[in-house]
Amino acid sequence: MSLKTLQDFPISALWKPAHPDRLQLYSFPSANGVKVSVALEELGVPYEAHLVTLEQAGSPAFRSLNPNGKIPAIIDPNGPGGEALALWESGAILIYLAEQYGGLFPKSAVLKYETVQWLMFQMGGIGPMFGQYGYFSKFAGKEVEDPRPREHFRNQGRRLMGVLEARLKDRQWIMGDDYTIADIAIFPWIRSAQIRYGAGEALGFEEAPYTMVWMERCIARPASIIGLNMPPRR
Ligand SMILES: N[C@@H](CCC(=O)N[C@@H](CS)C(=O)NCC(=O)O)C(=O)O
Repeated sequence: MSLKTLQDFPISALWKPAHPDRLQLYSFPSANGVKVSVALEELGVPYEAHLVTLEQAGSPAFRSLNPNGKIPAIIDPNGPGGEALALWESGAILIYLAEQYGGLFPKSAVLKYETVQWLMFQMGGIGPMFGQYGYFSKFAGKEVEDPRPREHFRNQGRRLMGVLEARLKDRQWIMGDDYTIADIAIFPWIRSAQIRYGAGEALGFEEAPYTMVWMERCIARPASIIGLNMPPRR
């Protein structure tokens, strides 16, 4: 059986690669999308970024790559064993990139699993809770008169901020001296909650000074400056 290549994925005929030898990123510069571009910039992996709007993400064409109809997704033509690998879910992509391209994980196996734990804290906690709070406070859900969903997600968001603040009180990065995929998963969500949802006050950012300083430290990294705007909005 022959190895899969980029051309075997129908998506490559729709979002055509100019550089088929490079990793293909299908994304939008949202909190989940920029995790991958920031990681690719940190690791120095050559990649080609295709802009997929959130509407396009739900289309049948895009669902041929990600049946869940969301960005980000990648196809790495140089995947394990030289075979093209398609992947979606930003947490899975971050783990893959760190392992395949050798970086953004601490050296010790124990600390590697601890990094994955904080990555999952974002994927299962901060992302969904902040996202739902944004929905009920700023987007379509703000018309809902019942205050309970808004209060519930705000309280959960504030609680998670407390957990993060305690972790960052005496650390430069989530994993101490090592800048990892845990930082890259979490900081775009704090940034989005502040600038996109205007939810800093509601989510207790004023009571989280260590988290705010850490976020600025993450944003100021050269890889973040590029990755946070990748792919550029049209
Ligand atoms: N758990 C997924 C979430 C991805 C996600 O929610 N992506 C949003 C953009 S940040 C999206 O594509 N939304 C389009 C839609 O829901 O229609 C991941 O981390 O990759």
